[in-house]
Amino acid sequence: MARSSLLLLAAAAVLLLCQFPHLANARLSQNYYANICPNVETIVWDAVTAKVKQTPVSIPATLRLFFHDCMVEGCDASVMIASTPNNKAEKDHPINLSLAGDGFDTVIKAKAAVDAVPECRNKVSCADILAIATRDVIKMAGGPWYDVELGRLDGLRSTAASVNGRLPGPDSNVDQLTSLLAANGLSQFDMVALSGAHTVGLVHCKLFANRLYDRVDPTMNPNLAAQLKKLCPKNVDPNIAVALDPSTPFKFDNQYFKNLQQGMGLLTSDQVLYTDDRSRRIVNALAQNATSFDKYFTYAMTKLGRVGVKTGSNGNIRRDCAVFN
Ligand code: HEM
Ligand SMILES: *[C@@H]1O[C@H](CO)[C@@H](O)[C@H](O)[C@H]1NC(C)=O
Ligand SMILES: CC(=O)N[C@H]1CO[C@H](CO)[C@@H](O)[C@@H]1O
Repeated sequence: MARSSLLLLAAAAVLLLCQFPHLANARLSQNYYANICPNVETIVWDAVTAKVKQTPVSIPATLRLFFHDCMVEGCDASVMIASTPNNKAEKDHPINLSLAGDGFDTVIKAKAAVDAVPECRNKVSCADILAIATRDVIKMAGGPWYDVELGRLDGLRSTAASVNGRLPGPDSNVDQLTSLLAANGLSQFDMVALSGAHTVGLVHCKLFANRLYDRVDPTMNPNLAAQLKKLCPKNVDPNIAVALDPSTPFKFDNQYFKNLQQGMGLLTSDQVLYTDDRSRRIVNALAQNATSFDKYFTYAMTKLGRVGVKTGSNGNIRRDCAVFN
């Protein structure tokens, strides 16, 4: 190839990376801490095990926290930052109101365990601890194991304003879900597979009440609707929440997709994956084959974990996950 066309190619690659920063992710690796803190994964596993034993809701809380972190400014623990009088942080955006405190606490406890080991102290990022803890809670709920990629730094910014328009909502349709995840380099297939995370965890009644009252959403299974009306009467306490997967609420499996086939998705954003025939084909494939769900879910989680990774001067290792150094 002529030198000029090589140069052109290089320039095109640089342009591409500037436009799609999530593609610049070559720096993560599975053995990143091998010479820095070789037992980091065991230390985190043990701390997360203890936390989950104490408060089992830490499982869904941690999993959802990772998703919200990665979708806004990348997987850089920016979601962990506490607001100060001068800065309203990501976690104080209204959509975060429902991020369960136990997800934050899981990371803080694991970080403390890592920092208690002298050679590891202040050497492992909060972003990586969240990524490891997320992989661990999936396994603890009976889900698949995967090798987690590491080497993220913690971000230097966290604002509530940055959350606007980045996260899907309970009433999103397939076009909205697809485009929000595509903004982070995730395909429609990835989006459907990742939604399988709703096989565990809770959802507040008010987020699907619009499907129960006035007119029952025709895409909702009538038996489920009747059951939910009992659990979530009109004007119910806004703190009441029910299982996202009514069939196997504590088990990480592909039941979520089987539920959708029965009209048993709780949120509009769940059930539309089956109503819309573009995503229905994917739902059916993942419902039919549990091995295939494990494979595509872990693949998509790995891809999610590469979003907006900070390296070099774009980040650092926070001493306290909730406060910038
Ligand atoms: C694709 C679009 C998605 C939408 C619209 C969505 C929306 C929601 C909503 C509205 C809730 C209930 C919040 C509440 O009532 O407190 C929720 C819960 C949850 N979401 Fe998602 N989510 C999506 C994708 C994901 C992904 C990709 C993951 C993880 C990989 C995830 C993990 C969870 C978990 C585990 C819970 C339960 C949290 C808990 O019990 O503390 N979600 N989601
Ligand atoms: C299920 O999916 C796995 C992995 O994608 C594949 O190897 C296997 O053949 C599938 N099984 C069936 C019964 O289709
Ligand atoms: C867990 C957490 O920090 N949630 C916050 C999310 O945002 C609201 C404000 O919109 C705060 O009140 C919550 O404390």
